[in-house]
Amino acid sequence: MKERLKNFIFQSDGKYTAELKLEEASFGLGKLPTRLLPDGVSKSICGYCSVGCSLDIHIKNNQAVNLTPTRHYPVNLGEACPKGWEALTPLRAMDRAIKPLLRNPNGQLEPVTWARAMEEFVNRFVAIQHKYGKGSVAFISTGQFTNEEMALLGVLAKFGMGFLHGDGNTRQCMATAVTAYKQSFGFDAPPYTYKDLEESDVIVFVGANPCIAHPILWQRVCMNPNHPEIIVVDPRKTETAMAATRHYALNPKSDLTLFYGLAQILIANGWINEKYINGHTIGFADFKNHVQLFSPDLVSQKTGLSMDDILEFAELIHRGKRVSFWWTMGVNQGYEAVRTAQAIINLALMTGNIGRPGTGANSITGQCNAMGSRLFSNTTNLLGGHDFLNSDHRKKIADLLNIKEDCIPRQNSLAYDQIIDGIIQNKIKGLWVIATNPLHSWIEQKTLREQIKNLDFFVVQDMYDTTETAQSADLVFPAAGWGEKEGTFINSERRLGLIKKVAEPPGEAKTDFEIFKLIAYYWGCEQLFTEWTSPKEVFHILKRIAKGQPCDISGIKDYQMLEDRGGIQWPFVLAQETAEPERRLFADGRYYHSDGKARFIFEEIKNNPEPVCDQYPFTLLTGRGSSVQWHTQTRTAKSKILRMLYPQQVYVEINTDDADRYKIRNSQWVTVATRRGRVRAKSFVIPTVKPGQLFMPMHYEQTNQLTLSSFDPYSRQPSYKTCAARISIDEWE
Ligand SMILES: Nc1nc2c(c(=O)[nH]1)N[C@H]1C(S)=C(S)[C@@H](COP(=O)(O)OP(=O)(O)OC[C@H]3O[C@@H](n4cnc5c(=O)[nH]c(N)nc54)[C@H](O)[C@@H]3O)O[C@H]1N2
Ligand SMILES: Nc1nc2c(c(=O)[nH]1)N[C@H]1C(S)=C(S)[C@@H](COP(=O)(O)OP(=O)(O)OC[C@H]3O[C@@H](n4cnc5c(=O)[nH]c(N)nc54)[C@H](O)[C@@H]3O)O[C@H]1N2
Ligand code: SF4
Ligand SMILES: [Mo]
Repeated sequence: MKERLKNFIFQSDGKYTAELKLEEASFGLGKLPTRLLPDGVSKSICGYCSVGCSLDIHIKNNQAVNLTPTRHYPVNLGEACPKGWEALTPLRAMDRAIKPLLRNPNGQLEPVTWARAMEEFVNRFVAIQHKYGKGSVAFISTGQFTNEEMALLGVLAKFGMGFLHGDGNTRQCMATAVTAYKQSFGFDAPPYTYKDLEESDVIVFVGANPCIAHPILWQRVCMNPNHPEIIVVDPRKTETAMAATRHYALNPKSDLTLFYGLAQILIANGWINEKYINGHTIGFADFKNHVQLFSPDLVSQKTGLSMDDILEFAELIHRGKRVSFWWTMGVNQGYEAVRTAQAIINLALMTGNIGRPGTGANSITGQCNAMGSRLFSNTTNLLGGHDFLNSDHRKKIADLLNIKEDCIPRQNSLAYDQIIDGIIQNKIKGLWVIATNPLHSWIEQKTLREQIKNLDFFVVQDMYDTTETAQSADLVFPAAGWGEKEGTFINSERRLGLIKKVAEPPGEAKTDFEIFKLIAYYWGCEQLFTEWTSPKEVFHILKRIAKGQPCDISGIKDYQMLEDRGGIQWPFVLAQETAEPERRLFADGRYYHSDGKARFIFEEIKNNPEPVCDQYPFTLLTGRGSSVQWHTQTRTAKSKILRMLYPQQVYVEINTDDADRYKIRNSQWVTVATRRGRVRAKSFVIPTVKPGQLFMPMHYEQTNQLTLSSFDPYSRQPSYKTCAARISIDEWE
């Protein structure tokens, strides 16, 4: 090990050299050398949400001094939300992780050298694998770093270190859309371009609150010149619902019934596009049979919407010439989520609202590079949308990477929740968590916290060593963040964009890319990565991997081309080099199944796993609280400006009538309890939540102490959006 240490450092071209002395090596080990940043403006894609706005970072004297939204970028056209404007601030936070930390025998985390950290990492993971088998270790990664880093991690862990299991926080977020698209279209392919929001005459948002969660997309809606009907399907009267032309406040998790009911009305009235159905789909006759029973009367009972509302909704879809359907977490996070997403897809297919401007069955993604993790993380599918179970695919990837085919697992990874279950069953003994904060964000958090204690070895790689998850780790790797590295992201509309290095990581923090390369070296599998010298080089590997797939990007020459074109949407093969800056899929009505046809997929309605009852009479909803808070707040809470724009204490929204009934005043401490536990929160009395419902933002740690571990059976995405709860005046007072 020591010998290796002596000989290791990155050169600016990413290659290793053997010139360092031991002392120097153990200090700046494996860190790319400081680069001088030229004065001027450097464009970079925002590192928060999946809208993928471009920001102009202003550089002076080798420092990023300011930023402004890029004016001529097709996504944001000169706009940014407050998180984007404040994107540089979290880099300078006082609690940045600056040294590797190792838990000492007294149970405290103490700083160690990178060399010591690497030794510990390799020795302990190897020992666990030796004792319990290869499958006894797992990683959980993210939708929040670059494609190049995702691919490097995926190849390192699965082909280099022999991990069988690795998943990401994208399971919490996008797994439902992925599964729904794969089954319905034959590939995970959100079909739209943002311009569709400007070209629709009817825009339907289901379980999506873009005014808060995707603010710049909402700006695009506001640019629509057609005075569109904007329909919001959400139990709460959200900011988006207030700005819409119609709001259907259905009962939580009654969406599937509603969409089957709408399909029934459309069919009964002949408001369908038979030519499209016959030419481009399979399974309509069975679907028609299935929805027959969903009469407006029944749908009204189940959804709580009036029959008039339901008929009006169907009529609006029928009257629209260009209807687009957009869904987010209100759909994806549910116990019958995949079928709900597919019910939306079915509506688009049966009315022929797909493949034309202003149409589509469109899932909006969450994190800046969730779309990249769907293609390149090597977790749920083999690199580039390939299949671990398919021997041709394994051979193809092995050949492309110039590695042995038997390095590639012949099985799918366990899903996130199965990895967590594996800990309690003593099957998973080592866990490596990268760029996600599960001890705050995972469902039924208390159980996870207990299970983590059962691990033999727990490693966290994060920008901050103060996160709930890092604080529980045995070993913490200090990571560079957005702004301190380069690479590519893919946004919701399949657009690849470039992020730039505009600041030095603090202390000994390294980019995730560097950390993975360092691990490869210490593990002794660096021969797999001779070509993986820098993100730029890895981008060419990704192009090779994706060639011939629906997500083909082989027409993108290099990073410079991405920059010059204002990002490029996949697919982009050579023939399309002169293509429009905004492109949608399925204009030719051909889907990715081998027969070229989309599928109608449907199923019986399921029972809510935890309905309300006398003891827990409220439905607890959770989600985003404000446009200035990001998830577990590790980044956004570092900005004084953003902090001023949202409540510091955890709060629960309760309807005005319920508050009266329970004698709860506004801004009073209350207790919210579920079968998992109870928390204190400030009451926020507000008519936008319906009677019988409560809403808590996910940004506060307490929220997931209450949620119920339940999952969609196909996507294994957690059902964060509903469980039974009670509320009372503070039981602790
Ligand atoms: N400011 C900010 N923006 C973000 C994020 C953030 O943390 N902060 N996170 C990003 C990420 S990763 C994601 S995934 C997206 C999420 O973006 P969204 O999905 O738009 O946000 P959520 O608030 O989680 O959920 C949307 C809505 O679903 C509704 N809902 C709950 N139950 C149901 C139901 O049964 N049916 C229907 N139809 N609706 C229901 C909720 O009331 C909520 O208003 O936001 C991204 N953007
Ligand atoms: N109750 C409830 N819970 C939810 C949801 C909900 O609606 N309701 N939504 C779910 C959804 S959709 C999501 S996406 C998840 C999000 O949950 P998380 O992924 O846990 O949330 P983040 O706060 O974004 O965590 C990202 C972590 O990565 C670190 N980080 C940022 N950039 C980098 C980097 O470049 N490198 C490294 N190594 N670290 C970095 C940050 O400091 C932070 O600790 O939460 C889920 N949880
Ligand atoms: S909308 Fe999303 S991508 Fe755009 S500035 Fe805000 S957080 Fe960044
Ligand atoms: Mo998400």
